[in-house]
Amino acid sequence: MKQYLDLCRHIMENGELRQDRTGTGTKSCFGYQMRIDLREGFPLLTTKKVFFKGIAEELLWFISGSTNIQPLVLKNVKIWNEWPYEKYTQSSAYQNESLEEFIERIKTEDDFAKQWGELGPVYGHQWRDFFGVDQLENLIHDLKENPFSRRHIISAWNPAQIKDMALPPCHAFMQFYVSADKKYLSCQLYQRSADVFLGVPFNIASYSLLTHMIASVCGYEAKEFIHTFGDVHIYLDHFDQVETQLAREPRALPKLIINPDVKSIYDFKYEDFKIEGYDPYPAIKAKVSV
Ligand code: THF
Repeated sequence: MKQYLDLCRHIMENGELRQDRTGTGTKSCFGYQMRIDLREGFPLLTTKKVFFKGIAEELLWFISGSTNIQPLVLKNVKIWNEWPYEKYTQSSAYQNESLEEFIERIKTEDDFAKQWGELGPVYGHQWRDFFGVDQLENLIHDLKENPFSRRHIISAWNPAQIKDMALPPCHAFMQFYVSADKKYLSCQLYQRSADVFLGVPFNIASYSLLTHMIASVCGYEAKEFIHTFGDVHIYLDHFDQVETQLAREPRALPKLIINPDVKSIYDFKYEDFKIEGYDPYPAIKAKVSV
């Protein structure tokens, strides 16, 4: 995807070197925007293999309102494992388990998972229960009943609860827009902090999938995903991986096929999505900064 590679080049050329919370260090820019036309294909990067199943399962997990990693690890999605593990290793309950042993306990011991698999009131909680408000339910209702509203918004950023979250939301605020002919649905995301190599390919695919799902249950077609960034950065230990990707020629985007029989946003399962014609370059390994 050209827009993504342009973003990588933009940061490599214009970013400033900064220290960050994780201690890794980044090259960073403030403010950037990508526009992606979802009618041209599904924006899953082809310049490395991206784990679509993990993205879809994470999104279904947000929609379910869950904030515990147990349902994710039971589906072998590992992307949230480091945060609860980090917290556990710093507690007095820690018995020198490795990350793998910790995850095994989360899988098999429900009480342990309840206590140590919790991320606090993160995305799923705020989307479905922001101080009692089901933002997702309201959004879908309003998109159908009042398409031209300028208030089609979901905020994961709840300042009163940031202190209770394992990690404050990075993709924090989204707005939807129905075209004048009521044919198309677009989505814009504001992402306050963005790990361009590891997170952004996930975030693009996740919000694009969400736009398709909401469009499908509301009777629209997905049009544009607009991705707006605050602190957009490449970690210093991802430079080689980014260069590898920049040297690859992007291929044609795959297509997303959604099961049209699903009428409620809460009823989707992974099996209701099909990615057709995905022909990526090989995956590229990188370390996630916690
Ligand atoms: N923190 C940091 N430093 N980067 C992030 O991207 C990030 N997220 C979420 C929360 N905090 C973050 C977690 N999302 C991967 C992908 C997304 C993540 C976390 C990790 C990751 O490691 N991806 C690898 C392996 C995927 C796999 O096969 O399991 C990859 O190659 O894509 C951004 O929202």
